[in-house]
Amino acid sequence: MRKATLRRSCAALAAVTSFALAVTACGGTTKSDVKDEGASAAATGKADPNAELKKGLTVGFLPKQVNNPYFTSADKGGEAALKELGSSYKEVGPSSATDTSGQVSYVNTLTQQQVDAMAVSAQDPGALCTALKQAMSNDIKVVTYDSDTKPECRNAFVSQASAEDLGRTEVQLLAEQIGYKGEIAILSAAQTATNQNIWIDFMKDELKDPKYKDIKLVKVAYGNDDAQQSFQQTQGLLQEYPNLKGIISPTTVGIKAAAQYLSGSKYKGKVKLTGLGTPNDMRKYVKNGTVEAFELWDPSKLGELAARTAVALVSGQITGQEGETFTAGDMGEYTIGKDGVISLGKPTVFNKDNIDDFDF
Ligand code: RAM
Repeated sequence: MRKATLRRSCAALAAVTSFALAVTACGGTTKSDVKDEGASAAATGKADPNAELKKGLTVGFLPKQVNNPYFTSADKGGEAALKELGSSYKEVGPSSATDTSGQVSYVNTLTQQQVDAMAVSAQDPGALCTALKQAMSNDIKVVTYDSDTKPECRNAFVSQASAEDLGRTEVQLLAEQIGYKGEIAILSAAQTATNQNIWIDFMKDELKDPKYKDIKLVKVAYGNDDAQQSFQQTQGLLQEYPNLKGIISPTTVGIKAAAQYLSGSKYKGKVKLTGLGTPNDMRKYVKNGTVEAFELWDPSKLGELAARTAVALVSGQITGQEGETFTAGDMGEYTIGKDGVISLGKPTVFNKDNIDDFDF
């Protein structure tokens, strides 16, 4: 009750004074307020797995990019879970995947609005840190999902799958398709994207295995999760490397644009393409022979797990420490791993035999 009153006066303070001042003033009072009441496990830093899940919370989703169908699907999963849990959802975010300062402003807006938690897919590992730390010092739980920041700048990271598995399996998929021989390229998202960069590091490491000795990675290109730029980058790769045998695109926007380009060119079926795409985007390219196999997880499940993690954190069931467990509704039990990482599970490989079984 006291906290609710305090939040309202904080909002009023933020409206009339400079934001930083309001956040600092309100932050200090809010924290000591919680301590006074000797209240929640979360506040004392100790998880209580039996704590009741709180209702009436507000969780803000801040994806890398709002008009990207992958995030629309992920955030809808978050919205549905919050509704079921009796809490509210809101989504804010930039329309470009290379607008890190825009993302910082959105973090600050959510902090100013005193949401209970935020779920953020970071465009850049470091750029959001100061703003996210300020949110946490204002008693807001911070979950990253899809693309992480530094561990000290959030409470937990909900990861789509093991980064290592994703990086290595994409190389394995392509290598098989090109008969372990020839030049390959990577078409990534933004140059700063935490998730893509980790996957690419594992791809490079996988390529060190002697079984790939006849494969040469000639270039990493960046399409910035923009359809047009990704299309042009694919075209550019083939102009620059006419002997290119394959492309890995670890982004749903990139792989779709690359498939579109290849499908309408003389390279269709000859230059192989794999990576991370949604079955709905890629179905027609699998059916017309442009793409053999690619992979992904279910984005709506990722969003759902991010929402359930946020509510479990606010409720004090977990604090983000390694070894803590919680039940994510029908999704079952999850255990927090090293550095506060919670992994959704294994990705699915899609090809012509199973693609019609999926609708996302
Ligand atoms: C794009 C984004 C997102 C990534 C997927 C695979 O939609 O870059 O961060 O996880 O692709």
